[in-house]
Amino acid sequence: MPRLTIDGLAVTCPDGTSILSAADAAGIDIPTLCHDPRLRPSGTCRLCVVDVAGAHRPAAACTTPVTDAMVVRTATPTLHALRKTLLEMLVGRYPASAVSDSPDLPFHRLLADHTVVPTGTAVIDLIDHSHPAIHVDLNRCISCWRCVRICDELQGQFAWRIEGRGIESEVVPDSGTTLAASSCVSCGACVDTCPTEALTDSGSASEAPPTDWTRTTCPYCAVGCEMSVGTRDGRITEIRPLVDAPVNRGHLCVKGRYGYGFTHAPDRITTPMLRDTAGRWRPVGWDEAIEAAVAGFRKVLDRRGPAAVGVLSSARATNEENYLAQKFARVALGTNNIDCCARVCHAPSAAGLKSMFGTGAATNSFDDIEMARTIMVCGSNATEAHPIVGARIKQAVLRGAHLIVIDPRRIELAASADVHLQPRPGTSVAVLNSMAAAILDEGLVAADFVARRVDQFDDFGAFIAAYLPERTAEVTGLDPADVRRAARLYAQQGPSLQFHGLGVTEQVQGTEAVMCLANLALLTGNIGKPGTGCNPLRGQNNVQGAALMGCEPHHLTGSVPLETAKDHTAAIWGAPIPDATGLDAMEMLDAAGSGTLKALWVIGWDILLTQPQTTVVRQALDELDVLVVQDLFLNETARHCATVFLPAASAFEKDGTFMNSERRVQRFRAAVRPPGSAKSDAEIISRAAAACGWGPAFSYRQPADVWDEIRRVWPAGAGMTYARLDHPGGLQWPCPDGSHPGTTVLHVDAFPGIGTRASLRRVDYRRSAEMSDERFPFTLVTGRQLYTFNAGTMTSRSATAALSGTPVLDISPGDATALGLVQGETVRIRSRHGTVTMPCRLDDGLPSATVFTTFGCPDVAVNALLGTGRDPTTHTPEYKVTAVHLAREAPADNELGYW
Ligand SMILES: Nc1nc2c(c(=O)[nH]1)N[C@H]1C(S)=C(S)[C@@H](COP(=O)(O)OP(=O)(O)OC[C@H]3O[C@@H](n4cnc5c(=O)[nH]c(N)nc54)[C@H](O)[C@@H]3O)O[C@H]1N2
Ligand SMILES: Nc1nc2c(c(=O)[nH]1)N[C@H]1C(S)=C(S)[C@@H](COP(=O)(O)OP(=O)(O)OC[C@H]3O[C@@H](n4cnc5c(=O)[nH]c(N)nc54)[C@H](O)[C@@H]3O)O[C@H]1N2
Ligand code: SF4
Ligand code: SF4
Ligand SMILES: [Mo]
Repeated sequence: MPRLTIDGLAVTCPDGTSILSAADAAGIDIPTLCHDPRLRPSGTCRLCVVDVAGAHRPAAACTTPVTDAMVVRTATPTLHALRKTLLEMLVGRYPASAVSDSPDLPFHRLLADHTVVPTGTAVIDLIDHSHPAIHVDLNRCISCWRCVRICDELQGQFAWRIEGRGIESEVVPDSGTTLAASSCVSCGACVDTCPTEALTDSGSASEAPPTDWTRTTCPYCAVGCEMSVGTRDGRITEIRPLVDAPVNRGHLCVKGRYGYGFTHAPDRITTPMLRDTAGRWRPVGWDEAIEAAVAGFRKVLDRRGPAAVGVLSSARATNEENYLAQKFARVALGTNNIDCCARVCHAPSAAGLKSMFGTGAATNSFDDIEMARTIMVCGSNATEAHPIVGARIKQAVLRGAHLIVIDPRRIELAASADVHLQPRPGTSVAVLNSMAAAILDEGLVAADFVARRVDQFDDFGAFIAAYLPERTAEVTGLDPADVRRAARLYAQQGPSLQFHGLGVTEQVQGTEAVMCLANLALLTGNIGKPGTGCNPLRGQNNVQGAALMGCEPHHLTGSVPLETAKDHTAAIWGAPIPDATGLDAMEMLDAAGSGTLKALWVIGWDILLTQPQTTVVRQALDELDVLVVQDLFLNETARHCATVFLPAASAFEKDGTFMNSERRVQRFRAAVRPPGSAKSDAEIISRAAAACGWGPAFSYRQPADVWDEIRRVWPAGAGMTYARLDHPGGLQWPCPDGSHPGTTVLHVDAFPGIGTRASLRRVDYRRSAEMSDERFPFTLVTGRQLYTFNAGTMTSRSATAALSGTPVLDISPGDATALGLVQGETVRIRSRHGTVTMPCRLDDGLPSATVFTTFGCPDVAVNALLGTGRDPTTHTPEYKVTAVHLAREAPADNELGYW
């Protein structure tokens, strides 16, 4: 390790460290403008010049590595004069008003320290107001190019470019015109790095700077980015990414960065409400609301018993709250009718991975992205649904990793892929089997690994030959040569990492398709090692946690079967746990429809809007005697069907923990107080339990007390105390004791509960009942877009709303022409189950006969189109495949909407 002297101070640091980093570590501040720890050093601004003894000229500290015995001086009169000259050049056109407006900006202080006074005047042409979230004022640009570099090096969007040369050069959006017209995805990274306020958040421009900052975790998706929430006068005024967060490393996506406005939305419900017989809502106090809810449940329990009541818990709420929700269902209501949103989402991933490998969760971590030589993304639109993971994948590809994308649509990642397979929707088992068949056919099996860790190889070999790519082409629609190329990359260019999404799971063969993915990992030895594995990209911030905490009818905390964990858990609870088999969410709604379930408590889940078969769900909910909705807003379920509404605190208003997609438990911390009398879900559930006579079993002083009980019932989480979780990145389970560092890679030596060897599974492809036919010749795929999140209650009330647009049906230009449709024209979409209308948008990335739309806009009940298909193992609905008929809608009778 080199030892050097900086300003007389002895410093030792690792080889390859720059002088700038060495000085920083020693607490010596060297001025710089173009440096950002998230970026490769560029040496553009030259402000970090230092004297190195023996060198002829000053050196740029950011690009000069330290050497042994180096003697560095950072602050001599000559360097000061040099920096002053550089600063004078940078501010040639810089507006004087900028400095007087915000004298405390570090850049402005630097100018003052060097007695540099800008005298420019702002030119209106250099201001771009076009983007809803980002304000551009290039009068203040000092050509450090940090925006350009961060957009390239962190986000991978390349939305800024440098035009012109030397002193004349300037940054321009890739549109050549405005930022709004560019390929920008509004991640805010360029704003975050800009040292001069040339780029600022439009939202925070009108606000005074925050007075407090709170470290927390993003409330949206299961990537689990850590963020710093800026507040002033009890309101959130801005959000910044955290550089020390292992998941997002100083980056956020548009939802994390700009999706907080909902917190202070004027239509947040801030007091409990009861609905009278005329259907009008009446605000009431908490005691009355809880008593009404509990009385309603008690009446149903007395008359029909615990099979007639149920609880649906929220994958948006904390681990502690979900743990309490299932304890409430089991103890206070005496029912195992408890479930969460994982049911409609990644339950097949949990079931498939558990049956193959013994643990129903991602085998590896996001850090494996940078260790993999090949990444395979199957049925996951990561750049829109998990943008930080998407960005990390794009960067890995830029550094040389191979990428395989399997998706019927040409999603953004397809542009970076070595191979893009565009199968017919609903044929995953045939596609993945054909890759396995090609691997065997071409002798690409990892023989050593299979010999040590894999069973059933011979039987599998005999079975899989029927799925050779040439034989499945008719079903999958894929060119066999492309399938073979993908198989070769995955098998030969390891370590190979898989990510999969709902394109795999929300299918009638969801669980089985996950098993087929696991087969590929086993055949090629891509499991139990860094840079490999089978990794579902989970959905909501805490969907992994909600299910793991026990919000599933057949599992208690830790995903342990009810029978196995019952006695242990009941002993800790000091309360009995019912034996009767519980219903899952799909079965509860079926039971409501058939009149056997009469009371439902729904926490943070807009079932009416997001479950399939809207009309059927509506009828079922109308049959209930009691429907309690506990939410931030009067969502569609509450608006149309609830009898009691309980206002919940949002994730920015409470403490607790979340579990991301890679089994990482991180802290959530309140940044503001809940509005009005809204309460945390934990508090509401505890009050309800007390009203049911179970007060002592639910008397916790704080979320940490609940967590400590969770650690007692769940051995794999026992080592994760709040004190340990307080560190950046929290911990990844299994973490069985207080000195365990957590687990990044599963199955290194063995498969839990299975042994050292896992078995290949022979899965046959089955055709979905929703495959297109002559009457319904198109396949409708539903899924996500970047700017709206699921039911949209939060994104539609934040700065993100202005970016999202209204729902459209994406259709290939050829199909549009055949139907006589032009861009923007209204199309009538009819399935075997319902009809809706919406404008169309031409998308040349879609194959013929496949159309796509999003869901979650209350004005267009897309889910009324969906069918009854379910994965038989988990009952996860077939959201991804619906046969539809399309017709151009005459403008006169165009009705948008459904309700
Ligand atoms: N911006 C945003 N982010 C989100 C969400 C959101 O609503 N908005 N929701 C969150 C939630 S709850 C979840 S679960 C995740 C979901 O994240 P993803 O799983 O990425 O979500 P989807 O867009 O529903 O589906 C992914 C892809 O599956 C493809 N697909 C459809 N059928 C098939 C098929 O048969 N085979 C293959 N290989 N692919 C197919 C679709 O074309 C689509 O691109 O996102 C989370 N993140
Ligand atoms: N057509 C189609 N439909 C789909 C899908 C699809 O791909 N296609 N995907 C399905 C999938 S994967 C999912 S996960 C579901 C998602 O469907 P939902 O779970 O309904 O959607 P979310 O928007 O995540 O949030 C649900 C509710 O939680 C509330 N909420 C947020 N935070 C909190 C909190 O802290 N406490 C409480 N009490 N409430 C809170 C929000 O206001 C919102 O009303 O949609 C499913 N529906
Ligand atoms: S907001 Fe993000 S995507 Fe848009 S220009 Fe800035 S860095 Fe690039
Ligand atoms: S990637 Fe997910 S967790 Fe990260 S900022 Fe975006 S929505 Fe939040
Ligand atoms: Mo989801």
